[in-house]
Amino acid sequence: MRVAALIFLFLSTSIWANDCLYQTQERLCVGLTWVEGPFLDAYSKNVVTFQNIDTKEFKSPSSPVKFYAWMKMGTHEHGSRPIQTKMTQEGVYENSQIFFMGGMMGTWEFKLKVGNEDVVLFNLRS
Ligand SMILES: [Cu+2]
Repeated sequence: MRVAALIFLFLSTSIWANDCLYQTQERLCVGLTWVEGPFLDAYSKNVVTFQNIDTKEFKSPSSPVKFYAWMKMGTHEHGSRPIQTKMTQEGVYENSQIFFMGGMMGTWEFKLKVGNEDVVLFNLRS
């Protein structure tokens, strides 16, 4: 019985850890859900959430957030079209018009910039 409880605890902890793509310096857990896509050569849409790691309460970071697509290709790197970001509620951001161009010799990154933190949240091979 005790072993079962421990296994359950371990499993639920790992599920929670998987949901947390990144933990900000403010102890906010970052989550990402694709609503449309991710596609190549068409607009994709996602929702990024920030939750207090302890209370699980949705909370926007104290610094402004910026989402952008970035690609590293051998000797150079480049961005893509600007992403439209809308805060739909405290700690919840809807990103649309995310454009990953296909047929390139590199991997697209979906990135978050918040304060001095610059994080890759997702990768997509083009
Ligand atoms: Cu490229």
